[in-house]
Amino acid sequence: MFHLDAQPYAYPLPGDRSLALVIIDMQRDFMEPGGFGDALGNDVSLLQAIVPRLQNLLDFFRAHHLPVIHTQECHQPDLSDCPPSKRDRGNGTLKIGDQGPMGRILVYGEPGNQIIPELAPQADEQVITKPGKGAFYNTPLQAYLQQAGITHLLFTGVTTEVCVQTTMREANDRGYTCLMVEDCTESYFPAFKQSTLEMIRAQGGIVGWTATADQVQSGLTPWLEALTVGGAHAG
Ligand code: C5J
Repeated sequence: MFHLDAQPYAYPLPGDRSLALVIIDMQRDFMEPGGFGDALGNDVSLLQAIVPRLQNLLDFFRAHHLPVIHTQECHQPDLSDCPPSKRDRGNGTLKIGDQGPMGRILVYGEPGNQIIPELAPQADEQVITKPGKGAFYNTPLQAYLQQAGITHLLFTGVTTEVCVQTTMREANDRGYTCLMVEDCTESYFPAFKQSTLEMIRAQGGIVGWTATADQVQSGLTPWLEALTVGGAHAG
């Protein structure tokens, strides 16, 4: 069995190509001035640092024909899938559904809802739109994973302690073998990111594993070579 270097101990890789990269909510609403993150008073520039590393990891997955899943947090234009408790939260300058400089905040199809161009999904990649923080709530994500036979998930994106961690916990409870890529996730609050990573790997990896993007790529390379030699499908 192949493993990759990780914390709190080596992350076990599957015996076939049933491993996917999950990129959570890398959308303009959270990444750029004028979006939802900004309206809540956050310094959105803090999130930019992960973009080149995440782009690099995405390129690696694409080059090896491994599955990639993107998510977008958004609501229907009539906000029928946005509970008032969510819309009213936060005392932001703009609420969900309000008109902002990038269109209506967190509404499907608006310019602010687009994934940033550096990470734009390709036609063969899954894009899951989600009304909640977790990507399993009220979405076809689990059905897709089951149909595709995916058992191992590597989590990236924003923000670490909100949508990324929530989705990873949902996945962990559903039996997926989960790892968060430390330098491909970011928070508006560096201390929250650090705490999240520590929480995940505490108690013997109670929610899963963490590793850097370099550790991930170094670990996946021999695994992919072995699968190719062993005749596993090329994807
Ligand atoms: C937030 C997210 N922070 N994608 N959403 O509201 O983490």
